[in-house]
Formats: sequence, structure tokens, C-alpha cells
Amino acid sequence: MSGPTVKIVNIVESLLINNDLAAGRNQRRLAEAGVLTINVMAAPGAGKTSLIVRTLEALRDQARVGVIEGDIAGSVDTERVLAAGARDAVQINTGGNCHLEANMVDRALTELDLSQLDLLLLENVGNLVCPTHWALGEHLKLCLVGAAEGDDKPVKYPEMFAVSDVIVLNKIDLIDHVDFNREFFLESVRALNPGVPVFEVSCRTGAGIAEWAAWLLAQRAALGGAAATTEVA
Ligand SMILES: Nc1nc2c(ncn2[C@@H]2O[C@H](COP(=O)(O)OP(=O)(O)OP(=O)(O)O)[C@@H](O)[C@H]2O)c(=O)[nH]1
Ligand SMILES: [Mg+2]
Ligand SMILES: [Zn+2]
Repeated sequence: MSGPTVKIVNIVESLLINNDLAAGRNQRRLAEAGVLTINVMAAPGAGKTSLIVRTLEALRDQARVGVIEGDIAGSVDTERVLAAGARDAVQINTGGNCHLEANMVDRALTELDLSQLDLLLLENVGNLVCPTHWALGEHLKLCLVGAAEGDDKPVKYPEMFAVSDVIVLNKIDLIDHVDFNREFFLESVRALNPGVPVFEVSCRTGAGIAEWAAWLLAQRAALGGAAATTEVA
């Protein structure tokens, strides 16, 4: 007679399946509203909020931009983006969770009037690892790297660079001070994700921001709807 056998429940897999279902619902809602949504992912301090602030300034007269801020605690980033001209912003405090999940975004979306937005920027919790696994319902995944973090990030965190739809290299004003090998960085990115657009910017000086903002606006226009091509009141 054989005894009981080992039973294994794969919690992570079932959590991710539920997350994907919620992300699908978010995506349908955002698509119906015509709100192009970007999941902004990067390590802590790479410049996610700074890029959002620069984007808000660059698109001030061209698109209505909302922001959802994900942080373990606090609301300083939401205060920054509201001061920079976000049409609306919601702070999610994850209470210790190291990434945003689709049900958190679902909850935050109920606080926004999507009919008043053209673009929605989601600032994920600072982390180059697990945000890759947790879909939020975004149209595009953005991976941002600050030059001061080192040129080896694609080699060390390959999944983040492989799944991203666009890469932003920030803090290029520091590039000569921190031994950042630009060619090595770009080659490493291309090896993981050939053809992915890479924007080189400085949120400090504003270099490269106009090109980045124009690309974002073109993505919004490709989604359809008139708002992105008309002047915003
Ligand atoms: N020199 C330089 N500093 C920058 C640049 N972009 C951002 N910083 C600085 O980097 C620090 C972190 O910027 P944030 O935009 O708050 O970074 P973050 O990724 O939102 O950080 P968390 O939300 O804490 O994960 C701030 O002191 C910024 O002023 C840049 O292009 N050049
Ligand atoms: Mg931030
Ligand atoms: Zn996490």
C-alpha cells in the first residue's frame, strides 16, 4: 500500500495568473478610453520621477497626462508630479511590496477620470527585478537606467531589458564622471532586445527630452483618437 504523496501548490504561478487577468481588464479599460499607458521601471533613484516631471513639462500643451505613483510609503513623488502639471495623480502605497500589481492599478484607476487623459505614466516601485513579471495593463514597458548606476545593468538584469519596449538612459550629464562605457551599454541592450528604441537624456539639463517626448506623442497618436494631435486646453 502506498502512502500519501507530496502535493505541491505553485502559489507564485497562480498569483501571476490572477494578476494577468486583472492586467487584461485594466488594458481593455485603458484602450477603450484611448489612454496610452507606460509602465516606468528602474532602480531606486535612477530618475523615474524626474523623467515624468520632464515629460509633463515637455507635453504641457500637447497632451493631458495622468500619473500613478507606486511607492512602499510616502507621497513625495505624487506631490512632485502634481506641481509639474499632471492633470491628475494617484499615490499607491504598497505597504512593503516591492512592485506594483494589476489589482493595485485597478483600484487607482477608479480614482481617475480617464476621459480627461491622453497619457498615463505609471511609476513602478524602484526595482529592476520583479516588475518584469507583474503586468499592469500597460501598453508599453519603459526601462530607465541612470548612468551613475553603471553600464553593466543589461548584463546583470537581462529580463528587464529584454521585455522593455523602450529604454531611456538618464543622467548622461554624469557619463564622463562615472566611467560609463556607452558603447558597451548599447551593445548589451541590442544583444538582448534588437531594435528597441533607446533615448539618451539628462533630466538635469533637459538634453534629449524633446526627442523622447516626440516619440511618446507619436505612440499616443498611433493608438488612435484625436486628442494627441490637437492643442490641449
Ligand atoms: N545629475 C543628474 N541627476 C539626476 C538626473 N535625473 C535625476 N537626477 C537626480 O537623481 C535623484 C533621484 O531622482 P528621482 O527622479 O527621484 O529618482 P526615482 O527613480 O524616481 O527614485 P525613487 O522613486 O526613489 O525610486 C534626484 O536627486 C534627482 O535630482 C540627471 O539626469 N542628472
Ligand atoms: Mg520616484
Ligand atoms: Zn517585487
